[in-house]
Amino acid sequence: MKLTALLSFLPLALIAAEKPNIVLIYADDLGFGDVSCNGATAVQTPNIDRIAKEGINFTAGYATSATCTPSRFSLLTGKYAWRQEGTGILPGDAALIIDPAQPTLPGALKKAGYRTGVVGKWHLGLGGQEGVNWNQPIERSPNAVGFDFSHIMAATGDRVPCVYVEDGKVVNLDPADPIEVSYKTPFPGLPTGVSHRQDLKLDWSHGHNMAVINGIGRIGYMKGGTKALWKDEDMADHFSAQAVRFIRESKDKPFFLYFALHDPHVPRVPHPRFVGKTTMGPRGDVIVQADWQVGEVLKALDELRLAENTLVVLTSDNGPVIDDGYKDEAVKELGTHKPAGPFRGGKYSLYEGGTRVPTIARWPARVKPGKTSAAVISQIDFPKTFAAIAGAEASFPDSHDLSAALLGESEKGRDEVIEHAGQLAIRSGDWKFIPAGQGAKRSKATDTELGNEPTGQLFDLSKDPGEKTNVATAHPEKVAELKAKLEAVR
Ligand code: NG6
Ligand code: CA
Repeated sequence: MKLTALLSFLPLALIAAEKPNIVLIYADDLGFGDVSCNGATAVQTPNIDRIAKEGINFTAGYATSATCTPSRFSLLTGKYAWRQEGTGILPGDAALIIDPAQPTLPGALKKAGYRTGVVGKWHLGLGGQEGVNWNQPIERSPNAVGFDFSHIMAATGDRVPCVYVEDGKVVNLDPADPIEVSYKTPFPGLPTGVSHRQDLKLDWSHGHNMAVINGIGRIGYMKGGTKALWKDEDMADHFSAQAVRFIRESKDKPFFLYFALHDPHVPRVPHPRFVGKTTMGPRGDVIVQADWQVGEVLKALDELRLAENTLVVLTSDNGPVIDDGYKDEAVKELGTHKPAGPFRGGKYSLYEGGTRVPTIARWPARVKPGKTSAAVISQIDFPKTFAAIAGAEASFPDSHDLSAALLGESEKGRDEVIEHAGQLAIRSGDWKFIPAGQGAKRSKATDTELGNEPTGQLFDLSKDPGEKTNVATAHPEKVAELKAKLEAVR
């Protein structure tokens, strides 16, 4: 019998035994309602919508935390960040917080024969406890925790150092102009966002008044490295070119690309060709820019004829925020747009808006197109799930194999999901419980409802997805049950 004839008798699963490529596109601060396939109308995201149309769109996909560093830590290690000290939002000169000896998602895939790469925002620290010397090769980089290739920014767009780092080396560094970074003291003689506020091209609203790089105030001070500095306007082009480069260079092997977009995080500085693409000012425009980057990846997969056997997952590290520290018109121009969709709160919040994020997957060889799924899935499960899909042997402390749910073969996801924003909350079935919290109810700076109340809050998400009515007093037995479940995970 000819091979092709034989193949036609085999179940799809076996044909796909050729390991799929995996592309994880991780937006930064993109809210559930920020994409047109989840109902946005003030911004159009045709490329993200295409993933949904050709794949599966989840209505209950969760980031592990409501801020970046802990979500990314959990995503790559399958271990809840809150189990480890020092996994909050990191400064740009922090040491690597993933122990190179601990199992990681890229490490597991690499062992299974994948070429692994990360492009974009890292924010998990670099170097050891002695601090990073930016003028030398950095040994503890993503390449120490399972990535064959890395082309990253160390922390965030609003934190120094504002340079790209490839495989542990600052790109375009002139040895005659070495880089110095400090999160404590300014460098004498250099402008700051306070001393030169009137010259800034983007003013700050809170924080972001230390070093001035590319006319924008940042968190932290830096000196030198002039030739290596990024230009915010070009960052989306820069990173998408690197993502496409990685895909091209890996096309003959199964590969895993973790493409961590900067958009729509602050500072929101779109390339001129995206300026004015929405009526929402820069925040809307950089969502269009994020979508364009997704399109660049999809186009490369099409051109290389890799799309059929590539699992593409698009999601976000935490929910949306409007004013995150720059006067970029996001509040003024928001209009009726609902960045968190139907959910309450946003980035930094224990309410659903903090962690319930766009979660969309496409794998033409395996996933039926055009599906919507209400299965509860969390990014904590990506390591085990991706490993299972790749046929990799791996175990992670908190990660479950949810491949059946991710691939749309089952509506059954997690029974419980843990949400984290300073403290923990739990969703079990359709019940959501937030324990009593002493913290502020609302962040004055970002105007976000944080989820803290002096007494416990219970919501029935099936009737009340917007968490408007606290039914804790009416259901003491549910409160006790969820409290106990939360304690058991802790
Ligand atoms: C906050 C920053 C905010 C953002 C956030 C991290 C100030 C006042 N605010 O501390 O702008 O950078 O950290 O965002 O500095 S995250 O998406 O990387 O978690
Ligand atoms: Ca983020």
